[in-house]
Order: sequence, then C-alpha cells, then structure tokens
Amino acid sequence: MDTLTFSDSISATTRDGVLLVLIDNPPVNATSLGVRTGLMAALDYATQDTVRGIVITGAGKTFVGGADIREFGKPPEAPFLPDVYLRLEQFGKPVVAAVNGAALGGGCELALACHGRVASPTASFGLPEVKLGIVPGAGGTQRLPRLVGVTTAVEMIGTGRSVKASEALRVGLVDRIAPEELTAEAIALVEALTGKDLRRTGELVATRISDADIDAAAAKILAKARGQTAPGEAVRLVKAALTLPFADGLVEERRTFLRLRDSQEAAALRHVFFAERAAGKVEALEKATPRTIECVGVVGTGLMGSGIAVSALNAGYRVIGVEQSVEGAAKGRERIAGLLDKAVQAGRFDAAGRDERLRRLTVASDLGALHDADLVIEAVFDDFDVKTDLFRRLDEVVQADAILATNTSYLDPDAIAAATRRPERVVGLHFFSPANIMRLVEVVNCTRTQSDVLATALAFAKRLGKLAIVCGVTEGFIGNRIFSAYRREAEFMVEDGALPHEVDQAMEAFGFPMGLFAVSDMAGLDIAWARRKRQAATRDPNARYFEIADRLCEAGRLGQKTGQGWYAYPDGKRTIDPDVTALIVAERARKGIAPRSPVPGEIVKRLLTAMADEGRSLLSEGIAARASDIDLVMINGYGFPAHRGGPMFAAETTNAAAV
Ligand code: T1G
Repeated sequence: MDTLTFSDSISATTRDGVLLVLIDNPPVNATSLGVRTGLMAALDYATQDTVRGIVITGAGKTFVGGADIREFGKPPEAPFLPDVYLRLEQFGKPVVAAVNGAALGGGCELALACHGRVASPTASFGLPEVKLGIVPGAGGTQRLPRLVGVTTAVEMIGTGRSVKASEALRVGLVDRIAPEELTAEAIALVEALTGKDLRRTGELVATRISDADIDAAAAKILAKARGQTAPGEAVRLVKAALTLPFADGLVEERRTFLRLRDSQEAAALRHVFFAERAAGKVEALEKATPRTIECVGVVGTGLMGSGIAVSALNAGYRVIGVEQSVEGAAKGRERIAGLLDKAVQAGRFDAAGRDERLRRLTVASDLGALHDADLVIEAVFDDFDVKTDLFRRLDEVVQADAILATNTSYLDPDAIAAATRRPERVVGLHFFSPANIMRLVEVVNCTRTQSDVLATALAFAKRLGKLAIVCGVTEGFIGNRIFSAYRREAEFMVEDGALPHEVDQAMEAFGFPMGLFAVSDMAGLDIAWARRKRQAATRDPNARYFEIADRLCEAGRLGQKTGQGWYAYPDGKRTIDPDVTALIVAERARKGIAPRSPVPGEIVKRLLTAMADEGRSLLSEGIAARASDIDLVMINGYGFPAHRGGPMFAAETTNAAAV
C-alpha cells in the first residue's frame, strides 16, 4: 500500500477504497498547523471517486491530545480548527474516527465532527479546556450536547472531566467499541454509512432532560468555580445549544474562546500545565537509575501513615505497616481497611479491588517485619528524639541497600540521617494529609542523599500518582516556609490595623478556599503555639513578635475544637467575635501601634509580596529548583488558586501589570 503524505504530520494509505488518515505529531498529536493543513489536503484528495470514505486515527497511544497549547501565545494561523471540522462534517462521504487513545479538547472535537466514532477499549474522551481557563473552541460546546444531551455535556465541559470508552458508549459519544481490529471496525462503519443520509452532529437537536437537571449540574460547577470565569462561560455556551441555531452557536463559542484564550486566567492555568510537566525533570538525575521497589514499609499507621500505606497499596506495592504494639497494629490495619472501604464507596475501585489490596498488606508490631522492605517511610510523631531513635533501630533491621524516608514536616532531615550509619540512603518524603488524597509530595534532597536514592524516591512518588517536587533542606521546606511568611505578614497586618476577617475575606475573594485565620482555627491554634513556646528561648529578642495568637491560646481559644479561636463558632458557624476585636485593639494600644485600616487591594498585594519574597529566597538558597515548582507547591498543598498561577506567577504578572 503506497503512503500518501499530506503534511509533516498527516499521511494516509487506502484500503478497500477507504482513505486511512494517520495523525502523527508527537508527543500527543496536538492539532498544530501541520495537522490542520494536512487534514484539509486529505479531504481534497478524498473528493476523488475512487475514495468511498475516510477513517482518521492517531499514531502512538494518544488519538489527539488537543490543540497545541504552545501556539496559544501566537496569532492563530489558518486553516482554523473550527473550519477544518466544519468541512469534515459537511463532507459528502462517511468520515469515521478510529479513537485509539485519549481524545481531548480539539481531539474530542475532531471525533464529534465525524459521522461515526469507533473507540478502542483504552480510549478516553474529554473537553478539559476549562482547566486551561478557556472553553472548547472548535465546536465542542455545540456538538457534544447534540450527541449526549445537555445535562451530560454541561457536566463534562464544565468540569473538564474525561470519560472512558465504556461510559462514552453508554452516553452516545461513540457508536462502537472495538476490542480488536480498531481500523477494520472503523472501515466497517464507513461501509455501513455509505449510501445513507450521514448523521451530521451539528444537524442533530440538543436534547434537554429537564431544566432542573441542567440547573443542578450547572450549580455544582459554578459553586466550585471560585472566581474562575471559564466554567461559567462553558455552561452558558452548552445551554445556548438549546436555543441558538448551530452556526450562531459556533460563532458565539469562537468569540468566547478567543476572548478567554487571551485572559490572565488562561495564562495562569497554561503556566500551571507546563509547570507540572517541568517539575519532574531534575537535571542532576539524568544519569541516576532508580532502584527497584517492591515492598514498602510504613512505620506508624496513624492518620498520615495509613494514608501513605493506602497510596502505596493503590500503586500496586506490597506494604508492611509497623506499630508499637499488637493492639496498635490491629488498629492500624482497621484504619487502612476503613480508608479502602471509603474508596470502594466512592467508586474508585470495587470490593474485589479492596480485597486484593488487603492481601498485599501486613501490619506488624515488630520492626523486624521490615527486614526485606526496599523502602521504609516513617510517619511517627514529629519529635526529633522519636525519629532519630527509630532510624537508629531501622538501620539495624533493613538491608544495606534499603532506602529510609522521613515524612517530617519541620525537623532537620540531615540530623535524622546522621543517626544512621548510611545517611546517603536517607531521603525526605513530605506527604500532605490526607496522603491517599493529596497529590503533592515534597521530595527532600538531603545533603548526603545519594542521587539514585533521590531518583528512586521521585519514581516512587510518581508511581503513587503524586505531584513530586524536589527541594533542599530548610525548615519547613518549600510549602511551610512560604506559608509561614504568608502567616507572619498577615499577623503583622492585623497588628497594624487590619482585622482577621478582613484578611480572610480578601484572600477568599482572591480565590483561596479559606482564609488563613479560618484555616488556623480549623487546624487548632495550639500546635503553632507549642512550637512558638519551644522556640522562645532562641528567638531573636529584636525581631518583631506577634503576641495576639498567644493571648488567644492563653484564653483557651484554640480554634474550632474549643468553639472559639480567631472566630467564634456558635452552632459551628464561623462568626466574627467582638471579643477578639477588643483583644486586638488592646494589644495594639499596649504596643503603641496607631492602627491604620488597609486600603482596597493592599491586603492581597502585601501577602502575595511576602510569599514571592520568600520564594525568591528559596530560589537563591537553592532550596527550590525553579519558581514554577514553588507555584505548584502552594497550589497543591495550601489552596493557592490555580487560576492565579501561584505566588511567583501572580507576583510577576501583577508587577508586569503594574508597570
Ligand atoms: N499542546 C502542546 N503540548 C502538549 C499538549 C498540548 N495540548 N498536551 C501535552 N503536551 C506535551 C506536554 O507538555 C509534554 O511535553 C508532552 O506533551 C507529554 O505530555 C481547540 C483549544 C494528552 C493526556 O488540555 O492531558 O484543545 O514535557 O507528560 O502523561 O477546543 O498531555 O515532554 O516537553 O502530559 O502521556 C486541550 C492536555 C487543549 C490535554 C498525555 N487538551 N494534555 O498525557 O503526557 S486546548 C488538553 C494532557 C484545546 C480546543 C482547545 C496529557 C495527555 P514535554 P504528558 P501523558
């Protein structure tokens, strides 16, 4: 069979009069200019009488991963994707998509514009544009509701959720699933459509189940949007498919897409997209070979340890939990089984999946059980003596090439490593609670950590599906150091004249799910208080010290758990408490501070600056490898709104805007 070449990324062969078009644009077959011109050339070629129809498929494991996000910063070049898809949909012969993998964004829109869709069992379909701060721009908001109904379309496009092939078949997104010969099945569908009136998606009528269903789906999406524009715009466009003629709907969609594509929100989310892919690249490790990990030990199966154990079980590892007593081990196993039950109830996997995980779990009360573990993670009480003693004992138990990882949040992992005879095998794995849910892990490259140990820790974190960010040794690593700077500045603002609820309201309006003082009340004020009391003896007497939090703790106001903290919680509802305001006023007077209320915008600007300044220190000290890593830590571990790009991105663009 001769191969026809239509562009640098589109080629074709012919089988039984059907033109088999292959999109080959590594790494994800993004619909770059070459793909668009090649598809147009293939359609020109297919007008010949010898061609009965067209099958389009992708090379490699992805069908089409969407438009080329890297082109977004540049002026769009014709032929534009909507025009390519419109021509394809209007084509006089059957065009069938043979979806061999992920069909996302423009890839899903390509499939929607075809007259039929056959999927491999591993195919998936999604319109994730809202995750990039935009909306589908090549017909997705108008074609999807016409194929699967408005309610499903609102949910899929408003959340950006992907659906597997089986769900796509159920909702009517695909016509067939081909477990074997995908291309042959697609050719068969071309034959079945030949000579028939072609079902053009744009000519279908979008079905409405009920306004209540649509509004319920929309309400859920808007509630989670928290300051983002794209989800609301996506919902508006999908609902417009019920009222606007198809052509008008396409015009409105394209106008909205172009407006959002140039928005700050889209720039921020594109920054996050590429930042996540840069994070995993650590130059120093290019030559390091990760060790094989089969058996993972977790010492301490409390809240953190049980979450880590579940995360490792989900990734397919054998897991050995260790507690200090037989009763503790039984409780630990129960806790882990409870988390697995919750995952079954949430539909993450079925009962068989849970049982298979439990078969890979052992929970013992003797460290000797870890003799053959390849990696041991400690998740015991965050006390230096407890951890160093444990590492000394582990040193005697595990194999010489086993890796020891500390989950400490604030202690010095170098000092913990020094308690062992082989500090080069010690690394930090700072999980965020709950560890089976939170994506973020700070992988701490201790001073003596060997490069293959670090590479192994990174590979392990990635296999757990975590967003692994490498950092150096400093108190609080990246996240807690930035958060401490944020909290310190917020406290000083309260001393200077702002009130806690004003700070919280400003940061929640910026996009944080909860303001800092509300978060402190939820976590409990006593934890930080205990740390401040431990540090009192070595604190610099000349440094500014915020005492109001101490006054609250001394008054027994420890947060939600005591019904009072920065706020009062009558019936559990967060309420501004005049007693706290009075205490703040008194403290300012005692320090001789003449309070000044912040001007609009000052709170956000001052707190973002504090975070970015600390971030710049982390970069200059070599603790963080790149500014975008800092953004990812704050977004994934501390609620920084992704659509603002993270503290470093926000500070940079805010400054740029100010210029
Ligand atoms: N454009 C440009 N580069 C992309 C890309 C894209 N759409 N998708 C991935 N890459 C790069 C990525 O940066 C990385 O580069 C490499 O490919 C491998 O990615 C018109 C306007 C497809 C599921 O949002 O979800 O279509 O680091 O590590 O794990 O309405 O990539 O190697 O240099 O993620 O196998 C909508 C985004 C776009 C999908 C593959 N589409 N991509 O996952 O590989 S907007 C998306 C993904 C749009 C239309 C609108 C995933 C993947 P490098 P990877 P993977």
